[in-house]
Amino acid sequence: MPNCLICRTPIEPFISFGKMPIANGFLNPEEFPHEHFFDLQVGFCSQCKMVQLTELVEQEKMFHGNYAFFSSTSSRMAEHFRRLADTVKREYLGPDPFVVEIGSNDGIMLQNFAQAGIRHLGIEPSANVAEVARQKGIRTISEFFNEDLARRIVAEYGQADAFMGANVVCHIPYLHSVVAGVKILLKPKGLMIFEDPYLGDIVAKTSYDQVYDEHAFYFSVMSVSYLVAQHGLEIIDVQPQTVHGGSMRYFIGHKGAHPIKPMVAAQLAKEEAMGLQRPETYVRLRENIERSRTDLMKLLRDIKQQGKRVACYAATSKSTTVTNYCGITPDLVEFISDTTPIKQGKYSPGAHIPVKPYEEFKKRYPDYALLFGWNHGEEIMAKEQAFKAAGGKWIVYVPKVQVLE
Ligand code: JHZ
Ligand code: SAH
Repeated sequence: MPNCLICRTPIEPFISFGKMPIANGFLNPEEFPHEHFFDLQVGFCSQCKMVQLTELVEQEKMFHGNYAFFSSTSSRMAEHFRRLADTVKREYLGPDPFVVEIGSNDGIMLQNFAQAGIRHLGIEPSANVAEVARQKGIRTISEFFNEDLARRIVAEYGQADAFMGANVVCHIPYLHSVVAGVKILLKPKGLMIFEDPYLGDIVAKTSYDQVYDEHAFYFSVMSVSYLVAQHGLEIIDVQPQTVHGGSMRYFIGHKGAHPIKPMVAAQLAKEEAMGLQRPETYVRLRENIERSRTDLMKLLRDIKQQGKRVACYAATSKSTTVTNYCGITPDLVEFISDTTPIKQGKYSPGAHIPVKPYEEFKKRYPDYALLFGWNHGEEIMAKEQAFKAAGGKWIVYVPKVQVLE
C-alpha cells in the first residue's frame, strides 16, 4: 500500500479510473505509440483526512516548455484574479510590499501588481507560459517552488507580505517542503493566500473530472489545517469561491499572529456534517461516479443512434479523465472545440479526439455540444446564444448527466 504524502499512514485507493495519459498532453499522431500512461487512483487518509492520488506523474512530464494551459483563456478568471489582487493591495500589504506567486502562469494575477508598480515575483516552471508573463513586464523565474528556493528568494529580495497560489498548491506532491518554504518566506504578519478546487464540492457534485495527474491533492479545511500546523502556521480564514466548479480560498499566517475568523470553525463543522472525515463518504462518491459514467455513455449512444452530431466544447484537462474513464471515442463525438492555439490541430490525450479551433464549431453547429468546460458554463453560455437559437443543445454531466433544453 502507498503511504499518505502528508502523514505517511498507509492508504488504500477508494477508486481507480484505470490507465490515464497526461491530462494536458495533447499530441500528434506520430506521438501516439509513445504516449505515457499511469494508474489514476485516489485514496483517503483516515489519519490526516487528506484525499490524494496514490500514483504520481513526475512533475517534469507535466510542467515544461510546451505546457498547454494558458490561464488567460477565460475572461471571467481574469476578473476573478483582478478582484483578489485588489483585496490584497487594499488589506494585506505593509511598508515596502513584496508579493510572491507560485504557478503564476501567463501573469493573469500578477499583472495587477506589476501594473501598480508593486514589487512582485512569479515562480512558474512552465517556460512557455512564464515567457508570456515576462512579455507583460512581470518578473518571473522558471523553477519549481520548494524550501530551497524560498531561502534563495529571502536572501535576494527579503520576506514577503503575501505568498499566493491559485490552482497550484494542490499540484505539488512534496507539500512539506512547500509549507516549510512559506514559513521562511513570510514576514511576521505575512499571509499565504491560496485557492484550489474544494473537496466538499467534488463530493457534493460528483465532479470527478477534477481528478487527473496534475491534481495530487483534493483539499478540505480539515486536511489543510493538519498540514500547516506541522510547520507552525494556521488557517485564519477560509472563503468559498464559485470558480472552477467550487473552490476554497485559504488564508494562512504564522501561528498566533492574527485573530482567527469564525468562518474557519463554521466550515470545519460543515465538513464534519458532510462526512468528509469518514471513509463511507468516499465509497458513496465512487458509486456516484460510476453511475455518472453509465448515464453519460447511455446518453451519447442514444444520440448517436438518432444520427445526431455531437461536438465537445473546451479541451480541458478535466476532459481527459472523462473521455478515458467513460470511453468516449471519436466515433461518438466529432471533435473538441478549443480556443488555445497550442492545442488546436492536435489530438486529445488517450482518447485521440481531434482538437479543432473554435471557428470550426461556429462554422457548422453540431446538434449537441458536450460541455467539457462546465466550470465556465456561465461565461460560455452567455457567448453561445446563437448556438442555442439555432436549435443546439448542451450536454452537461456535473452535478448530473443532462441535456439542457
Ligand atoms: P479550464 C487547468 O484545468 C489545469 P482545465 C490546472 N491543473 C487547473 O487546475 C486549472 O486549469 C486551473 C478552453 N476554453 O479553465 C481553453 C474554450 O475553448 O476549465 C482551455 O483549453 N472556450 C492548472 O484545463 C480550456 O478551455 C472558452 O470560452 O480543466 C481551459 O479549461 C473557455 C472559457 C475556455 O481548465
Ligand atoms: N494560477 C493560474 C495557473 C494555474 S496552472 C490559474 O489559477 O489559472 C498551474 C501552474 O502551476 C502551471 O502553470 C504550472 O507550471 C505551475 N506549477 C506546477 N508545479 C509548480 C511548483 N512546484 N512551483 C510553482 N509552480 C508550479
